[in-house]
Amino acid sequence: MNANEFFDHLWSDYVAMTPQAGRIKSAFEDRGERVVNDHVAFRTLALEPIGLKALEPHLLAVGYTPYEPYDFKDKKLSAYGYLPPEPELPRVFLSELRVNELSPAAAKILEGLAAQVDPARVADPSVLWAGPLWEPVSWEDYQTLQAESEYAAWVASIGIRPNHFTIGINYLEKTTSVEEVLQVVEGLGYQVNDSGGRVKGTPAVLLEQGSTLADRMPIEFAGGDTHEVPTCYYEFAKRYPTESGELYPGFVAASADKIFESTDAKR
Ligand code: OOG
Ligand code: NI
Repeated sequence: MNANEFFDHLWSDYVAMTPQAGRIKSAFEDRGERVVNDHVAFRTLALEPIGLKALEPHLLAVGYTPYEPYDFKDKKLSAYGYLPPEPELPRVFLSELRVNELSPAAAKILEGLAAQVDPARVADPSVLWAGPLWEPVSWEDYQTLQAESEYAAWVASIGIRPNHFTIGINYLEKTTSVEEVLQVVEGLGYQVNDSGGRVKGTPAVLLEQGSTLADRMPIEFAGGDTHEVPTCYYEFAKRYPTESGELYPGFVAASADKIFESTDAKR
């Protein structure tokens, strides 16, 4: 599989989970804009056999290069940024939840999910658009996880798949600031994540970002119980050049910390 085929699979899964993304992308195209992805993000659990290090080989196989690590102490997350093999392919942001820092009750629920995963399944690149690799969790366990970590509840219910795509504002010609992009998105009827402010980051940190609040969808929990939970969101990013003249290639942890909250079920 080459990187383009890989992203076609990811986009199909993402847009099915995130109907807003298809509509937002079309709206920008209808305005005459060229929509190019700045980055795509994934979430996982720091547990065998699905940790970040087990998923990373699929990115390396299609030509990605590890760039730098990020740490989120309060959210108990570790992440890595990856650079694409070609300029117009998206960067990748891959994060994992440090399950060993959670309460024994929450850790036990997550360990029970990871224990169901066949390592052979993880060795196939399609694991990155697989969704849950375990039987549905109970609604009670979902709520236990959510009380401690929104990220944990999200991974338990939604699984491993693209968490968001990101429109690269640098490629847009008419809508050139994050705030203008957010206003177009709100005009379509979608809500913006305002945690930490509508626009996260500044030109000084070389990256400005904004995002929608995740779509919500009925998901089946254990025993056929169905509940509407947050799925995935759309992000918008504008990069500024570094001293060498290249656009800043990384992520900004303080901004990412707030972008994560785009999937919070409690708002
Ligand atoms: C990732 C949040 C961070 C960024 O661009 O800083 C992020 C997530 O929600 O999984 O995407
Ligand atoms: Ni992002």
